[in-house]
Amino acid sequence: MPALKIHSAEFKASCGTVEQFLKPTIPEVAIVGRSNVGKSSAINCLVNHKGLAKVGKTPGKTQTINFFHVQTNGSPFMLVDLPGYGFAKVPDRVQQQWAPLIEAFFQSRKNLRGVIMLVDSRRVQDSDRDMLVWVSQLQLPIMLVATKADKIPRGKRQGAIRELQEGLGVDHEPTFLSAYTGEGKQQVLGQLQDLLKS
Ligand SMILES: Nc1nc2c(ncn2[C@@H]2O[C@H](COP(=O)(O)OP(=O)(O)OP(=O)(O)O)[C@@H](O)[C@H]2O)c(=O)[nH]1
Ligand SMILES: [Mg+2]
Repeated sequence: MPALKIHSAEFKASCGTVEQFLKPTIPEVAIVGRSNVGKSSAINCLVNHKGLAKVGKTPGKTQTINFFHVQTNGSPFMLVDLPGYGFAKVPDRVQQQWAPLIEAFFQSRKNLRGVIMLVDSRRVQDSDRDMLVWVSQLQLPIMLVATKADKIPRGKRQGAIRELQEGLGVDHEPTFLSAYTGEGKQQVLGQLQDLLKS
């Protein structure tokens, strides 16, 4: 099978309530991660479309569930950008709206093929570990990606990998991705192709 190539991506919907969710018609992959970890930037990088998902200087930029329809050299799929978790400055009342929305999303998407979980390659927090535990119980494939790889020099990679594994309590190595340099993009696309096949 030829390597996955992304031809184009199109914004489809921004949903703040369950009623607004699109009908599941094609395979879907969701992106989760802490606020500001680089979810929206990762989407833009993977689909070669700067400015498609809105990127924020301050955490909490994405507050709704956003659906992006992606055309490939194979079948199309839906990439779903979720609001970030674990950002203290977002008022509790807003966080409390998110949790049920995200839960409802995972419970209702029958075409969901997997979850891309992003963690900051420089530091794992308790909220990441909690999220990973929560996502694991969904029984879906999880792809672990360490973002902002451009911040970790090559010489410090092994140490960073160990810290990430310890912090998350996992054995497998995350894939390092930089939305700025494109490092790791082909690997992530390769893993995405595997998720979509399953
Ligand atoms: N150095 C570096 N910075 C990055 C990278 N990816 C994203 N950033 C920066 O990190 C910040 C947050 O990026 P977003 O893509 O908005 O992160 P997000 O996870 O979507 O954030 P929320 O929507 O708030 O949950 C922005 O200032 C980005 O420019 C990267 O690969 N390297
Ligand atoms: Mg975002």
